Amino acid sequence: MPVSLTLDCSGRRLRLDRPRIMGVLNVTPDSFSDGGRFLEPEAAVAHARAMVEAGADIIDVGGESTRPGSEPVPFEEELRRVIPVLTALRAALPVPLSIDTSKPEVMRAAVAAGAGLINDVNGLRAPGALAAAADSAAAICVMHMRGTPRSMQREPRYDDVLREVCGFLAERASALRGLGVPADRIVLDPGFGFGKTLEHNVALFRGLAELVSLGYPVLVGVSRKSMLGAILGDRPVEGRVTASAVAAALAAGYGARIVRVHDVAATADALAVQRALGRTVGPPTTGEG
Ligand code: 7PJ
Repeated sequence: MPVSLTLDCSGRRLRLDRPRIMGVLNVTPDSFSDGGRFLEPEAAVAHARAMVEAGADIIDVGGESTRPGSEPVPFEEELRRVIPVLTALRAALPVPLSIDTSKPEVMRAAVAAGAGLINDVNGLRAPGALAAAADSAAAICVMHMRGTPRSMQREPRYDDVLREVCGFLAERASALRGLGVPADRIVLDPGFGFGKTLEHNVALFRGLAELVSLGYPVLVGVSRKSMLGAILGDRPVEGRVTASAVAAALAAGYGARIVRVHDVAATADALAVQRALGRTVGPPTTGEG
């Protein structure tokens, strides 16, 4: 099935004719790489503006840490963190905004505050999440996670990780389509690091073309993640910028249409070089938009 060339974010069309950059904006006190830095709307807007100037096409706002072992926060607290930031970003910036949440209450409020993309690391498995996402006009990124952030890294096992992740994501996409969501609002993400060992992550990354072949745009998030730290011999988070940019370019080479990253300028350079010198992917595209 051909991938749509545009993503419909509440009526606003994001072109996917080349790989797009989603910049991460954590409004949490405890995220692993930048926790606590952007809790105030002013600081959040300044950081998001810098990311847009460096080449970000989407800003992803998250109010609940999903790092391994983290505890969930009540939806009221998540709303207190993200809604003022989304409201301020919407007034300040021209790019589509994404809400990184698994809670239907937060999805609805965030969309009302201007989010054009719902990014759910839990794959819309919370009660009411599928309906909340489908009822909106927002684009929806469905990610695969084994277990919960609290438990996911306790000995994850798969018979065939690529087949299981593709199967799960295909089923979620079908569920959305069954609720009337068109293909050009759906994005799939294998969920690097969410209930996966290094070996699983490597198999998924090398198998990205198979996920791409399901016919939906694929999002890849490996920025600063421990899989890159492990590849570099236990490199700490601050030393993973180059690895993250290279991985983003490799993902684009396998056909990913969106990369979710912290270091936007380095990613933009890496994608520009990939585009100029890398293999041309596609076009399995419909040419819409
Ligand atoms: C991802 C995400 C990812 C999507 C996080 C981190 C952990 N959303 N949210 N994909 N990761 N769609 O940034 O390292 O991989 S939070």
